[in-house]
Amino acid sequence: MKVALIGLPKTGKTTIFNALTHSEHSTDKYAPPVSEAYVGIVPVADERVDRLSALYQPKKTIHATIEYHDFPGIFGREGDTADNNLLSELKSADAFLVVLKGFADEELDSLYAYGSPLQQLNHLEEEFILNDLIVAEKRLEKIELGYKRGVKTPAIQIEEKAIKEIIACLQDNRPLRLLELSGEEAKAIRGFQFFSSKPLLVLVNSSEGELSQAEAVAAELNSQAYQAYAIAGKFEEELSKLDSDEAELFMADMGLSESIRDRLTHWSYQLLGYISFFTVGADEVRAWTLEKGSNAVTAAGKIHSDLARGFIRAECFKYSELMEHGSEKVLKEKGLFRLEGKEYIVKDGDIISIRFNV
Ligand SMILES: Nc1nc2c(ncn2[C@@H]2O[C@H](COP(=O)(O)OP(=O)(O)OP(=O)(O)O)[C@@H](O)[C@H]2O)c(=O)[nH]1
Ligand SMILES: [Mg+2]
Repeated sequence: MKVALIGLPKTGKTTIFNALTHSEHSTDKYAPPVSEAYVGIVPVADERVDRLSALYQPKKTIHATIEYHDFPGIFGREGDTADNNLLSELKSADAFLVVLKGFADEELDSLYAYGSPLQQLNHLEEEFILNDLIVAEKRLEKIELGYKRGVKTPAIQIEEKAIKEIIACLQDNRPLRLLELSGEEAKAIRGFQFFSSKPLLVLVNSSEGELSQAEAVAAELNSQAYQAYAIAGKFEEELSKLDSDEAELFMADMGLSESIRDRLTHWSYQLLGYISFFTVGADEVRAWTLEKGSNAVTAAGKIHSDLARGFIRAECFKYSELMEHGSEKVLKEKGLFRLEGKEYIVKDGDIISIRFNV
């Protein structure tokens, strides 16, 4: 899973990224924007993996991971355009983690016209919509030009229909994440990776003392169908530098029961509707991330494309039943060891072994 931290300049993205990834990148208020995104890979804490590892004693234990990409501020001032390489890297993210400036800072406020957190979010949405509209209109022109030259395949007609719906949605000032396309239309335009189609996780970044105001803002955004949370970025960055006992004391003071890493992991899985399944054995115990509702072949493809291509069946049992009965042998005796076909919808906590033939 790839999550991009974005927002207007100096809203605290790198501060939060440092807290998440335990890194120490500069958060100088006066530094110009960096030219490349910072990348950090964070393991997904899951005690099920640890318990499976204790049971199977594998040579390797591999947790799922989330890749965070911390981008420099974008769309900060009228007419600012971000670098094209950065924009295309941004488009490859599965979700955007939008950081809004909820803390007070007169110097920054005089440099950038932030407005309220809600105004910042609206500004970003406008920029997403504008950028997407340019791409969609260009594509429509190309399709129409193709028609004049006699290129009119059924596939292009599906794409044309999708692009027209997209343009209408954007002209209506609505982000594409609110547009429902048919399965084949969605497939036809997937390659464009429109900004406004990305799922958004919104963080209202404030100082510890201002957290209750930030919470009120987050609640307001939640009522507008955003998934938003209040966060004290600088405080979290300081916490991440402490050893865990010390950090726990400070967290308890703030009423936090989990690290920012773990909170963001839950929020991202929830936002994207992801689940985890596991593979186990003497060599490796491993967690995999999958979109909820995916079938066994899709799950197989996560492990290796050969497994999807040559899929025969999935041997499958539940983590909870394994823990209850203690071994695969007992599960087999009790008939809890299942054989599933291609169309089986994988559930969170399934332990899977793919039989395949290529
Ligand atoms: N008071 C307060 N200041 C913060 C908070 N988070 C970040 N800052 C300050 O805001 C300034 C910018 O922080 P960064 O984390 O570098 O912001 P950024 O969004 O990564 O900046 P760019 O990448 O340049 O857009 C620094 O001076 C931080 O100390 C916060 O929660 N409270
Ligand atoms: Mg930064």
